[in-house]
Amino acid sequence: WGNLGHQTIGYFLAPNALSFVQTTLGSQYNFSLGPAATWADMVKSEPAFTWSKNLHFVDAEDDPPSSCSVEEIRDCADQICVLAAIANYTTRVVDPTLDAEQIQEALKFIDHFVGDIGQPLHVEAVAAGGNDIDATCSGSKTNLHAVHTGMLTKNVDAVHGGTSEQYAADLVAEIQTGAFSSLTADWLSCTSTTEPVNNKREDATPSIERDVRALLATRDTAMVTPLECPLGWARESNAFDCSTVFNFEPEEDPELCEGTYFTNAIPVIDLQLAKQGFRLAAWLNVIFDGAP
Ligand code: DCM
Ligand code: DCM
Ligand code: DCM
Ligand code: ZN
Repeated sequence: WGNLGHQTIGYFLAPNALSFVQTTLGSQYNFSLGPAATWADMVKSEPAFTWSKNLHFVDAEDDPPSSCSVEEIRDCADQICVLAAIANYTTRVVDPTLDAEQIQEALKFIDHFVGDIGQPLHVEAVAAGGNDIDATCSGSKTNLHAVHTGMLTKNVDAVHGGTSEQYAADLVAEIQTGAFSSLTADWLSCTSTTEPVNNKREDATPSIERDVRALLATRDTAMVTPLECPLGWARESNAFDCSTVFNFEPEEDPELCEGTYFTNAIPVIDLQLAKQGFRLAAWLNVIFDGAP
């Protein structure tokens, strides 16, 4: 959902993860994940990175708003989707055979895709993630996909000082001491709204740790996909396609950035961005510090 969304993720890093991030990104990205998160969207239109375009989403072949679901085999059979991309770049970010540029690319992709997978329309096939559905945002004719970036921008302007930095700080405060603080353990478990993907869940290890360890132990993404957490995250996002995103009267070009639709969407957008930022940090913390 545009630059604003991605720049809000990337707090809560443990010491080794933080150090890796700073060293890998360097001054070009102000040593931080926020500025680096937009790189993947910028390059996908360049010929050299056309291959990465379809890694930003998974086209869930479900039927919102009546039926929502994500299935790895059904929706990502060719492994060219955000689920497989997160696994691929997780192995690449610690691959000793890759050079510094490739490692930085892997980190920038993880940074970006853990955000994208939290966007309900990046986990939906209908109308190419809503891009082909006409809608209006604050009087401007656009599409349902862009409406979600428009709503986020409008809300950040209205109540977060209009900057991604302030918005991120406000979400972090919600996580640390506010309404989200009681949810973070659940966010790490990856299980809040999902069915078990495999039969490995007798132990109490948080799923993020189990996923990352399994992946890095085998260094073979094909062996361990579907990863439990990215699929669980995708299912959480996709569920919002049924509860809020596709929940409007199919009139011609409806105004969605005002009224009930907007009011219902904003808490979901805030939740998803806070959650995925927190999960991104946990993911990197397990890779580089051994625990979330
Ligand atoms: N985008 C935009 N204006 C919008 C919505 C999106 O310029 N109203 C751009 C910003 C992102 C890209 O499209 O770089 C992908 O958006 P998203 O991540 O929201 O799908
Ligand atoms: N690439 C990737 N993931 C892989 C293999 C390759 O993202 N598992 C990317 C990295 C390079 C491009 O594809 O930008 C070409 O890689 P190579 O030269 O290794 O084929
Ligand atoms: N997108 C999506 N699902 C699709 C196609 C596109 O989520 N099936 C996303 C990718 C971009 C945005 O929508 O962030 C705009 O797509 P495009 O640049 O292909 O118009
Ligand atoms: Zn993207």
